[in-house]
Amino acid sequence: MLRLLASYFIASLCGEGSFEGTSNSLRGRAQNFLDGVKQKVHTGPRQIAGAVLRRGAPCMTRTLLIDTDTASDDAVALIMALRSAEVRVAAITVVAGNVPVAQATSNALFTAELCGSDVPVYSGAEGPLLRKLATADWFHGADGLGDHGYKPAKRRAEPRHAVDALIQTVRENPSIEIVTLGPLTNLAIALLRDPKLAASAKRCVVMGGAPCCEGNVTPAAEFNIWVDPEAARIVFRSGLPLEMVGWQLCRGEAVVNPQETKRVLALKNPIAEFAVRCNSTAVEAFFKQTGQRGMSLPDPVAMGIALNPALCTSSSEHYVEIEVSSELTRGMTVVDRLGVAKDSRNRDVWANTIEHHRKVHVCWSLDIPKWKDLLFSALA
Ligand SMILES: [Ca+2]
Repeated sequence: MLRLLASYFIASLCGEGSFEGTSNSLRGRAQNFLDGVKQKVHTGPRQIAGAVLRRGAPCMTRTLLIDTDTASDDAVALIMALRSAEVRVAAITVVAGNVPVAQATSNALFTAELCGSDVPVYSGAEGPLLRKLATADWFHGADGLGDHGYKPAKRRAEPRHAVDALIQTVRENPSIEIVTLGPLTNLAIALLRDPKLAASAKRCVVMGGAPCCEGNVTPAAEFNIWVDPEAARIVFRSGLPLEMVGWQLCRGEAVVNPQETKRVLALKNPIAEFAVRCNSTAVEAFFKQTGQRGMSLPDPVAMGIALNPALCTSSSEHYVEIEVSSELTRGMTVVDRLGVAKDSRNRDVWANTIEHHRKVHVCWSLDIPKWKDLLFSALA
């Protein structure tokens, strides 16, 4: 019964009204997923744009698509990408997460306008695939930007749905790099509708997960994965060349401390001022949560690694599964770091993953000084 309801929900979400085309195939894919039918996915060799970067070759041809639940740290990440001379942002697709999707879309448009960018912004999924949306206004403020009363941008979102735009943009840009900064709902729906997208993207950098430590929304899970774990499971099983940038990377020395925040404000320009001010609620919430003072910026860490893969100083590839059943560990990113999934005691649980799904590139450490240089130069 639950599966039938879930299938109906996804089918109605994806196939009627707001999306172009439909749907029998999507219904089939969703049902296959929910029924655990084994599906062959692309497992070819990865190509990392960073290899080009590290050789110092020109990289003006790099194209990004950013999927975001735009709140305060997303806004800073968007600034980094929109002001980068090394990439072209082909589209910003917006998803519900930190705030409802209408607010997140408004925030993305505001940030793009502040950067003088005319990048198309598309509004997308209004909530998770199967669950009720849980926002993070307790962290980012009711408007996601610290509740300072920013006026809406003059520009409106494009009329097309974000999922349609995502599919078309990836199809038209075969070497595109996708960066996800929010729950994976839009991307999961796109992959259900067109599984071949997974083989088209050059890489997909995911801000999400807590691969080695505690979560920020439950003891086990990071917010983006926890909000829509079913979507995350679809994406992690899709065959996309995923690079997972977990929440732990934006803590400790990576936090922009009060002295560094003063340095940013001393730049005395509207973008730097906005980047600090829109994070005011987040700074207080982070202090309450962790006892550490300063701006913790998970999305800008992921964007930094997207822009310059060399900022990820250690990484390895593993099978990763997403917990979708347990109330205790919902949204947990379970990483087979020691390669024990193939052991006889685990094989029954992991067999489908091992036989049919692709390993995930998990980033374990960040070049913090160079990341901060990149961040501060984007705000200058
Ligand atoms: Ca985000």
